[in-house]
Amino acid sequence: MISQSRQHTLLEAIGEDPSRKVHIPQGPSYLTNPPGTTFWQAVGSWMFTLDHKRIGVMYLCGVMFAFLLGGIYAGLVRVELWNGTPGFLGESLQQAQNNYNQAFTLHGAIMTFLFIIPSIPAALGNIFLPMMLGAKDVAFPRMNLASFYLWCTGAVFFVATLLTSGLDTGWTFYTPYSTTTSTSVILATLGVFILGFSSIFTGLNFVVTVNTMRPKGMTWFKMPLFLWGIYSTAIIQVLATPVLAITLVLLVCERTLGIGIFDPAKGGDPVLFQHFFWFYSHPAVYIMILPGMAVISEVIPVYSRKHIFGYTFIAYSSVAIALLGFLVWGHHMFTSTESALAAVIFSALTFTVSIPSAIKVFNWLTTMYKGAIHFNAAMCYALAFMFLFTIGGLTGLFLGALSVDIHLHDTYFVVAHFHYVMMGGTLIAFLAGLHHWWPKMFGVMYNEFWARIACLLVFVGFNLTFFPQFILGTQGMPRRYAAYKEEFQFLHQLSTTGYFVLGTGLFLAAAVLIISLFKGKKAPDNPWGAATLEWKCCSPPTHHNFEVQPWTGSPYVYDDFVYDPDAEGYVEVLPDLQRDAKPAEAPAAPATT
Ligand code: HEM
Ligand SMILES: [Cu+2]
Repeated sequence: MISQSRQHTLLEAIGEDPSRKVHIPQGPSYLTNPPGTTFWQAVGSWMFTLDHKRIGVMYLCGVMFAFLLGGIYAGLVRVELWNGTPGFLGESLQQAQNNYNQAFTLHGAIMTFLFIIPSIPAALGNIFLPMMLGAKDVAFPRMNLASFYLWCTGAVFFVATLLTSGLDTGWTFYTPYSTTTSTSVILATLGVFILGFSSIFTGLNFVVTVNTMRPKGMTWFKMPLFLWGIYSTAIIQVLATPVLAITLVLLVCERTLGIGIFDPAKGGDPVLFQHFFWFYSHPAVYIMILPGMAVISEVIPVYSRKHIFGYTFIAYSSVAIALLGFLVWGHHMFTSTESALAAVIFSALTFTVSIPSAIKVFNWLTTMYKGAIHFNAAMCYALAFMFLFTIGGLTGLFLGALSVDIHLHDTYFVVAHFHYVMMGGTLIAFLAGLHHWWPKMFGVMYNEFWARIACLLVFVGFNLTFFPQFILGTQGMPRRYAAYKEEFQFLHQLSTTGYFVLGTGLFLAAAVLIISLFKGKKAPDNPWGAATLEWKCCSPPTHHNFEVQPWTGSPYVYDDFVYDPDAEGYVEVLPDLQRDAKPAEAPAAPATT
């Protein structure tokens, strides 16, 4: 923590001699075009841009649109479940059940493949990964743009699915139902196939960028933890996604050519599909959560004004999660004819994967301990993340325990578990990152007060929606049913009410951010006093981010940043003064590893 007196000394120092402030060169924003650009030239300059920040912004718009669409389908599910009897989605039980199957499938598939997987890496990662490396762009800018257009193509397939006969298999496409239903399975699987390539392109790009473009002085263990998280994610993206792609091709072959690989009548096995699917999809849940953890590892130290605790443990735990995540897929098949020995082994391995997750949570907590915590909106989201992710992770252990899962499998308990990790975890971390980096991305400040109110509504609404589902699950309410017994009604109604509170919170958060684009005060270069390199270029950055290679200090030492009332933000004190203040400090070592 930085002492008050040190802040005074630094402030006085730059007051006497303003040239001691580190000067950040200002330039034209990456969001704008040179004067005289026509409308169509401007459109073209975005569509064919190779600037990682513009691609990130386009991804951001895309994933937000997908989130809205997925959110509408969630609403259909929740409103149907207000009553135990069919009504909203169809008069008869049969009709309601058919429409309900479509609603939850499209909700799940859109949220998973179009929103959560690309959200943090492709939107925030694209914008900030190169900047955190002090670089001008990613290693392969053209591939980056291609990945965005693949995402768009995948999205078009999904929209085509919606416009044709929809999809009712669940986001997991389990056989034998997916090989027999008359809905648009082929369109949707092709969409997921294409989205998979988009994800692989992003991952590959990030692996190469981190390996080859770290600046002088930034060794692996001086990298911001965001980069460790995104790097581990990228490895899973590159290794696991091809398995999904092949599985989906097999599914399409099964439907069109009847090859029989998943059909017992022809010597195949439907459970084989589950193994293939979860061999990708369990690692994929870490594609979803690791970037969330990566954001939180940046946000917590900045707003606690303290060096991150246990840097190496957090860094290695990301890698451990990425590797262990490949070994536990069998916990999704405890109840589908898995051998008892396999089940016991998968259960035990599932427990090991929670260790690195817990390591992170303890380190974040210890970072906050005795810190000077600033409850900015981004920090409020980070705290919400810690609370919700912990509940999500711990309930994963209930499910990982073999005997307990026999009862809880396919109940609302599972639904609650994965929403606590995916929504309470990844989405909330995404919001934390969005608020943390918004001033840098768009060069404007939003209204802190209303942003915090939105965060509170999201938190309350989220718990109201999903906590009752844990109880429903333990009482035996199965998932994927449009109707239920009267005894479940009260808890379902709490949950549906929560959906509307949550929705209000999310709309408010979006409104606060969007209004800031038009009415927000101009953002200073470093509003929060963060030490990572993206804050060493102007807000918003120029096309090439940095005029000169920025000086690479520790990403988590805040001592040399002082709040300057003139700039309404933090300024870094010149390195030569730093050397005066800390004569013993060695110069940064060149990157060797
Ligand atoms: C702390 C570590 C975790 C453990 C021990 C764990 C454990 C489990 C287990 C055993 C199941 C299977 C339950 C069943 O079907 O009966 C499950 C389901 C699920 N988990 Fe986790 N989990 C963890 C973290 C996560 C994370 C981080 C995510 C996503 C970000 C996630 C997403 C899911 C999803 C989507 C399902 C349900 C899939 C479906 O059937 O539709 N889990 N989890
Ligand atoms: Cu799993």
